Amino acid sequence: MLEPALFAHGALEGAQLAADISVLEIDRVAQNVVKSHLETCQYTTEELKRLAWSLYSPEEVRALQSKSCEAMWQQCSLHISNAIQYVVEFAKRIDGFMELCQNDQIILLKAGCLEVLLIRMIRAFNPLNNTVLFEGKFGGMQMFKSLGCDDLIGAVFELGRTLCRLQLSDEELALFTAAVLLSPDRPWLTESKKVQKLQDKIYVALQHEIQKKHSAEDKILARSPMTICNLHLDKLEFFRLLHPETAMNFPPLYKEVFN
Ligand code: MHQ
Repeated sequence: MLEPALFAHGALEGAQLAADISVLEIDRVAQNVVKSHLETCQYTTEELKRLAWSLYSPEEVRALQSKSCEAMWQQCSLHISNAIQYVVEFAKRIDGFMELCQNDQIILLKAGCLEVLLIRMIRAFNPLNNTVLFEGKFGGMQMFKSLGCDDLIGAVFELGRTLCRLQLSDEELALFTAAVLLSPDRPWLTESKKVQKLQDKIYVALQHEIQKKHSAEDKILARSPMTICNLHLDKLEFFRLLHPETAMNFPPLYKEVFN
């Protein structure tokens, strides 16, 4: 079944690809991936919003900084492996992943899990004050000083800031991370064609999701004339207070419309 309208915008590179995938299938892919993401993302958006207010105090940061390098690495690796388990669960719930041979499943997870974790980090990252969620509270990169990897931590935080600027929705994040996991160019894959097919569908779904977002943005923009009208009335009111004579001599039509 074909649905040309969806692809009429030329947003999609391969026309053949579009012709191979029906809208129903895209919706099914998107729903499955988004559901899998929401079920395995560790923290709900509401939880994260609430937590964003709890920051580490300077004393608490100092306590973390004075830990030994070994203890801090131990602690961080524990949280990372815990978070990776959620990424593994995410992968398993993506339709088609479990149908790949076990060899390829392992290759994809080994190559992609940290990438996905770092992309997922934006949900737990606050770009306003450059902090990340760590053990229930938000803190800056100084927290990780005792690791002795300032360059790595600096790069992680910079990635957080950069990705946050994209303002990805959970739907986009879900599809983006699924596409990263299902990268057909990972070395040593035995069925990379199969992986490619799965990733293609996810990209089409992501494209579709991005189009939805843009048309929603257009609607928001379409509301802005109203905002301008109200702003004009505010300014006019203020002007009238300052210069009542001039305002009295405004053209009749202008006065009639805006009085
Ligand atoms: C996840 C939740 C989550 C859990 C753990 C490599 C090393 C020794 C240190 C968070 C890196 C230090 C990680 C714990 C630091 C950058 C690591 C330590 C999204 C990701 C997130 C928030 C991890 C982000 C990276 C953290 C803070 O759902």
